[in-house]
Amino acid sequence: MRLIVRPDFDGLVCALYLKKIFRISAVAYSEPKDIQDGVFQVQPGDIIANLPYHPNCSWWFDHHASNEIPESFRGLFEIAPSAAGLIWKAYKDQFPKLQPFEYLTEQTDIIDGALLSKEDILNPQGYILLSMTVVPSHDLTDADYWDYLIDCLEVNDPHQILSDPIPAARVAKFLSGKKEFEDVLLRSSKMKGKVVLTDFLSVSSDDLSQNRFVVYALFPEAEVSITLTRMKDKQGLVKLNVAKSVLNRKSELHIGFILREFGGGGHSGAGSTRIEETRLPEILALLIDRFNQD
Ligand SMILES: [Mn+2]
Repeated sequence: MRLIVRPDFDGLVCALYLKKIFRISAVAYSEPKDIQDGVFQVQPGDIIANLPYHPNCSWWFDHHASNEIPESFRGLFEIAPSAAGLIWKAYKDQFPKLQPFEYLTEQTDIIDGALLSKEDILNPQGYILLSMTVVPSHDLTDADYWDYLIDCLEVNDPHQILSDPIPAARVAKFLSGKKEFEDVLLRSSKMKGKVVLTDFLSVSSDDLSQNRFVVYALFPEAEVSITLTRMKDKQGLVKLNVAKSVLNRKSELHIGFILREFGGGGHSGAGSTRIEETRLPEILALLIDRFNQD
C-alpha cells in the first residue's frame, strides 16, 4: 500500500505510526490543494493522512476542521491538534509498538496544534527544533530528507536525532537564518491597532522559510497578523496570509469567513487570499479596520 501525507512534521509522524499498522510500500507527499484539484493522482489502495479525503483512497486519517467529511470511509476523522495524535490514541492498544511514542505524540500535538509557548517559538528545543527543518515546499523537492526523518523518528530520542549529521545540518541552517529573519521581520512589520502588518513584498522568498509564529513572539500585543508576500509565478498579484496570534488569543473573529468576502478563505484561526497589487492599499485599509472591530 502507498501512503500519501502532507510533508509537515505531523505528516512525517503519521508515516512513522502508519508504517507500524499497515504494510506501507512507499510514502508519497502532496499539498492539500493538489489532492482537492486532482493534480495529485490518488490510486485505489492508497492511504491518505493529514490531507483532504479523496474518493479513490482506501483509508483516510485527518484532523482539519476545514476538510469535508465523506458519508462513509475507513479510517479516522476528528477535530484534534494533530493527525498523528489521533492515530496514536486509536491504535496504541492494538499495536503495542506504538506505545513508546507518547512523548513524540504530545510534542506533535503542540507543534501541529499551534500550542507553542513564547519560549518554544524564540528558543525551540528537541522535537520542536527538529520540526523547524520540515518546511512544506510547493515543488516537493525535499522528499529524500522527509523519508530520512521518518526513519530517524524511529530512534524515539530527540537529542540523538539532532546529533545525526543530516538533521543537524538543517538545524544549523535554520538557526543561522533565524536571527536574520527576526531582524527582517522587525523591519518589515508595523502595528495597526490590534493587527501586526508585515510587508515582505521587497524581501526575497528564500529568506522567508522560517518559523511563521515568530511574529507573535516579537509583537505580543498583536491579536491578528497580516503578511504580504509576492507570488512567484503571478505578476501583479499579492498574497495575503492572515492569522490569529497563537500567544495572544483574544480575537473571536472567523478569519476564513472574513477573507471569503475578499476572494479567499480559510478556517477560524487562519486563511489567505490573493489580490491585485493596485488594489492593495484600499483592501488593506478595509481589512485592518475589520480586524480592529470587536
Ligand atoms: Mn496536521
